Amino acid sequence: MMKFAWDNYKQYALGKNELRPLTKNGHIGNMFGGLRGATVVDALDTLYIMELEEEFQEAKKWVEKSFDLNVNGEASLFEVNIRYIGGLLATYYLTGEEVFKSKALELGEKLLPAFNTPTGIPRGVINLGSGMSWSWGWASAGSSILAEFGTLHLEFLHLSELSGNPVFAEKVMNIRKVLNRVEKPQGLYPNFLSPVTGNWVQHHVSIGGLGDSFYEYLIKSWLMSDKKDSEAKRMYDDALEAIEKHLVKKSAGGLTYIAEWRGGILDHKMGHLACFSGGMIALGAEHAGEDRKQHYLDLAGEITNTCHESYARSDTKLGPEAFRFDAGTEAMATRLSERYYILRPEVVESYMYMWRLTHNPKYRQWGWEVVKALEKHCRVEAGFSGIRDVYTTTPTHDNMQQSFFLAETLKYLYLLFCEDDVLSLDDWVFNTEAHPLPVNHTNFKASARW
Ligand code: DMJ
Repeated sequence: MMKFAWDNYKQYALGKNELRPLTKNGHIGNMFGGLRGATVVDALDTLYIMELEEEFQEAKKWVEKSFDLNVNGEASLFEVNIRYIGGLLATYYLTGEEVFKSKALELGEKLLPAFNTPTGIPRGVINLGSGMSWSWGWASAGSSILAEFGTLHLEFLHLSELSGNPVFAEKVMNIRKVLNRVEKPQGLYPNFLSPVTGNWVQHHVSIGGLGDSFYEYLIKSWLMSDKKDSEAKRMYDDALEAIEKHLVKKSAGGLTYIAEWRGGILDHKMGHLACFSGGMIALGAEHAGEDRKQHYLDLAGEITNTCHESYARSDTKLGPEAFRFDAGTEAMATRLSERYYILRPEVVESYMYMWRLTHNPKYRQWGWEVVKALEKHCRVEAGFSGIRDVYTTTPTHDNMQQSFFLAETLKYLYLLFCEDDVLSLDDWVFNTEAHPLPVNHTNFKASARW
């Protein structure tokens, strides 16, 4: 599947950001500020891990010869960090090849002006040429987004470590300081924060879109520090406790889900994005006190089961973008606009963690169901495509092979069927785009081992 996805991208869209598999051309989009080759950089480490040697060399050659960082355009700080910096760093650590390190550091420098705000909380959009930055037009009152400024920590610590320049680490440690200072309603972290005042702008809380990877990076910061960053662990433990108290619910049919919170009112909906949380909670459970460990493993299993149900209840056996628990609905989309599936990874991500941490064979069976469904409904003549409606077996394709399909979905599926020592969870943490970064064992050296 990876070879098919890559070969078609290479044939029809090499150097563009993503492949349009129906029209057989490339897509550039407006998230990466003039940067190109998002699929190349996102796919590098997956090709390497899967030992697709020839394809990896093709991707590496593109990075060496054609990856131009002197661009001028509006980029998402978050997306550039998780896909490009994450992809380059991971590939550097896996291969030890300098080109990936130097590109990551050069690009990292270009992101720094986004932090020039009164609080040091970065704005979401940056012009990679001029360094001008601003907030998303859709974010209320010029706010910055929790999942965006809260998902820089892992990569920025590595940028400091590799460059010897503390500035990257200082920027993200300052974000943490601001977050520790601000009052949290019921212990929860709302999704919108003003980079000017450092106060919350709106009380919307979600473990799905806008909030998700902030929580993920707390527990992973602790793990990546070889369990030394106890502040991150405390923040994660406290946040999870508040989430469990206020947002975790059980449906009439017995399915556990995580609702969203709008100023104290619950919205009984879970986005596909929120399905990463089964894996996160399982990963954290390993390191909870003996009394909490089984509790969190059970919670993680229940959430992963609910996400599996959202797949199992569809005609394609792929899950919708969001599913609800109200008016007699259980784990199904109720709105036409939420029925699509864009090759997202979060559900297989949780299967991978649950498999590694419990070895219950059902997670491999569920992963295999996804493989079959992708082959049946998303594979088209020239690549894989998202679909517009998971509830029909004659779905319309959206003509987009997302770069995260190669970075995450296929990587997590592969790891689900590998031995546990391939990218062992003891030695690596995955950034939110599934790019593996090494745990900071004092004796760790960049090398071709995993
Ligand atoms: C990915 O780019 C990352 O996983 C991100 O954290 C959230 N969404 C997409 C995939 O769905």
